[in-house]
Amino acid sequence: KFLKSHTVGIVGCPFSGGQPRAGVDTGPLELIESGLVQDIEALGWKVDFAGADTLVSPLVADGPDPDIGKLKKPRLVSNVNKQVAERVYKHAGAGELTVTLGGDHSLAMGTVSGTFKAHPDAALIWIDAHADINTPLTTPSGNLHGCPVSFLMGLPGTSKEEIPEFGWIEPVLKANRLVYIGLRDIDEGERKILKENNIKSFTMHHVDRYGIGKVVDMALDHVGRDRPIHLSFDVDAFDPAVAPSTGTAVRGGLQWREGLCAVEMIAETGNLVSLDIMEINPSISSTDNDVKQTVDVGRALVRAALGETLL
Ligand code: B3U
Ligand code: MN
Ligand code: MN
Repeated sequence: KFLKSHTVGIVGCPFSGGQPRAGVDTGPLELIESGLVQDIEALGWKVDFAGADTLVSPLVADGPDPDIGKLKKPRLVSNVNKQVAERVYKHAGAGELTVTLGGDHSLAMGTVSGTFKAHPDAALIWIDAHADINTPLTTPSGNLHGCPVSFLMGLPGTSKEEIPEFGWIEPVLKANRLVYIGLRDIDEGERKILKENNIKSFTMHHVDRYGIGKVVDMALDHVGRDRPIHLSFDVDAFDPAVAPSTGTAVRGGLQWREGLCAVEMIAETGNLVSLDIMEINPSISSTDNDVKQTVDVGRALVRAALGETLL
């Protein structure tokens, strides 16, 4: 409905500057080398990807990068995301389905900006253990992967006047176009923001109580079933037994089929225009199989988004 061609545009973002653990920057290349492009082609989609050596770069700040308040590496994160926004917009504006491979979740500043520039009426579905809606004023850690949503909404503390370093980000996201699924680790300041802005949030409690099918139906009803969808998927939404190789695993997450079922239902609307697969960290593992299993989850999510299990 909202795509002009049966083409997937891939944006690879080997970036870890939004959080402290090394290794998450190797996620995109692991996904590509595992056969992701072939997976996509086997499902009958064309792939617009210039090759693994064209992952977004250079990933540098424009100069010295001292903290701004609590925020760590602010200019680096801003600079990288500005490039990511342009790359995503290039694909989304051409009517392709954009798939962005992270990298840490601060990258959603860029991906969502790029998608919404091409599709201003889009909705954002955020599947994550975390709400990632801290502001520069509420963040306890200063890690920007915990903050992207606040910038996209233009919450207090994120305006051009308050923090010109991020002035290129337009507040494109309205509270009623955002829905969360899978939350279970929310900071006090975030809880307040979610309540005050009436942001629809399905926590793991709701998944247990109603089942994933009902939760996704309620989520789609909330944002509206007739608009483009950007799905931002943090693999830490999964239970650590399913996706162990990630920086901030939290017990009690989605099972394999629950996560895939959610993505399948979103794909089934025919409205998905942009997908992020974030926070796969191949440097984190306690058994030999952890990395392969987590990369397999990422690949399966992409295939589910492209209709693998829909007849
Ligand atoms: N909410 C905390 C922790 C966190 C957010 N996202 C992840 N962890 N992955 C923070 O630092 O803002
Ligand atoms: Mn996240
Ligand atoms: Mn998370």
